Amino acid sequence: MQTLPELFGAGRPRDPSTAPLLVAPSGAVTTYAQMDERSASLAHVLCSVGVRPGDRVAVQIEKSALSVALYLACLRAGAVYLPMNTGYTDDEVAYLVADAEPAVLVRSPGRAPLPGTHLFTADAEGAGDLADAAARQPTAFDDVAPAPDDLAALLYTSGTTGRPKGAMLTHANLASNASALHRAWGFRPDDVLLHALPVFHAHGLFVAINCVLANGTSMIFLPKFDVDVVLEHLPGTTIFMGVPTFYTRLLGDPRFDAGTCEHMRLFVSGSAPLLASTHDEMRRRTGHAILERYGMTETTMIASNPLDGERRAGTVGFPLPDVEVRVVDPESGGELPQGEIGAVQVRGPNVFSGYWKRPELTSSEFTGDGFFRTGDLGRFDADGYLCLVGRSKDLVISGGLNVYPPEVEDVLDGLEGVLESAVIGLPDADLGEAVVAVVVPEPGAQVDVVALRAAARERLAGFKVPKVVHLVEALPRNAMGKVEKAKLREHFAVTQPQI
Ligand code: MLC
Ligand code: AMP
Repeated sequence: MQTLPELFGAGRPRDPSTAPLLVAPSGAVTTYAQMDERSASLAHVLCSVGVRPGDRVAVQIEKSALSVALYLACLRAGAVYLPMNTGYTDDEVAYLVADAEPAVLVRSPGRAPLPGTHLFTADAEGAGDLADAAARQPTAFDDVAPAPDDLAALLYTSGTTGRPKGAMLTHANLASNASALHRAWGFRPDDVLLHALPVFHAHGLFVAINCVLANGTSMIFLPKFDVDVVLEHLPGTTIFMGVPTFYTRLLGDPRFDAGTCEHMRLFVSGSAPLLASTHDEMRRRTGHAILERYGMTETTMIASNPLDGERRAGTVGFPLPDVEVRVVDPESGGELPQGEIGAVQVRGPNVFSGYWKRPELTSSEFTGDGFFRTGDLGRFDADGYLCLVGRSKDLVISGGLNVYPPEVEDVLDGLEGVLESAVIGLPDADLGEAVVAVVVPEPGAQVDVVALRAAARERLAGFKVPKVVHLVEALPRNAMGKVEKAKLREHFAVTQPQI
């Protein structure tokens, strides 16, 4: 499959006017035909304000039928879809908008416009001036036919530099990956996906939604993950996808058992490491072996445990078809023998075409022979299962959301009374890892950690704000002057927080 329209066309239900695509928790259904009409009207709106093929459309709205229609409208108009975390502050959005230069920005009502873009609003139900404008447009649209190498989406992801950069994903990247997952996970005509993930990341958007559209079936579309609501809808569904936190929260509820999972055929986990204990507890409670897979924004999905065959806890399975994965010596770059731990690199049709406006960074993240450096550390076990054992990049994954310590440190270091800071991830039963800050106050300064967190929250999305702040007199440094984060992780994992 070379483009998303080709992929979605192949799976299109025979009678789109009766086939449900989205079912809201209220029971309201959006059929494939209704989605066609809504996305057509939205594509007209985009064109009416001057969007041309290749232009970016930046979107920061709550999850609703409208967000799916807008994603499809962008594809139909040949625009590049740029979704943003709904938790981002105005400062964070302003940075992305300045970098991506979108022609259109869609935000929740009451949030700030930004120069150079046409602002539309849409609320949690999809109402707002975007929907109003769409209501005045025709319900059919002459789709722009994309080439495989045309950009379909620009997803921002931070790096070790701490400033987010846009990963350019082409139609070929997304179509090949969804097609591979669709096959690997054995999608069926009677599948119903329970969709509780956010739709501004690869997981909820490119894994979940693209697979459902490739299959021509429906999803129960929840606005967010909520244990009660998920438990209510699980019995009517067959597939569930989540980050590990979804599973630990479900397992924390005694109502979650084999009965609630009676019709389920597949539970998928990814975006962060799934503990073997969660895998085991899930098997014991529900009889299901979670299928863990591995991916990245830049590469979409890389590896997956098998649908048939052993789903091995603590591993992310085998590379997907056509995706090459190798483990190399981080120093020499030479491929390592099976069993040895090294840097994970990936090459294949799924791998993005580069970072937006960052050719130098792009070339440094690829090897001479075209493998992308993931920044993850891993090894292959004797049976060929890939095990991720850590990360060489300075990254915390909290509840499936990536937090880049340098970005948080920059903000903390700029706050009154702070001399310097180091941000680390510490094991957390709910979030997998929790963001923790170790702060050195300026000499004589009285730093109040509650006020410090509140000040950081003004600049950073809530998930990036340290859950715990430790005050110390100095940070441990090595001979090169580099902060020894491993020492901090070791020390603070066993001491009590000071707040
Ligand atoms: C929300 N908050 C978090 C958080 N999510 N804090 C730390 N870590 C998180 N993951 C903060 C909010 O900012 C808010 O703070 C407060 O917690 C309450 O918000 P909430 O929305 O009520 O939180 P909650 O419902 O508990 O959300 C947790 C969650 C959610 C785990 C359900 O984060 C989630 O859906 N995560 C999935 C992320 C995901 O899809 N990742 C895929 C990335 S793609 P305040 O200050 O505002 O009150 C990728 C590639 C791949 O990685 O391989 O898939
Ligand atoms: P992101 O930049 O948000 O796309 O996050 C990608 C990173 O998430 C990867 O580089 C991994 O570090 C991590 N990740 C994704 N899936 C898994 C998994 N199944 N196990 C461990 N880490 C994972």
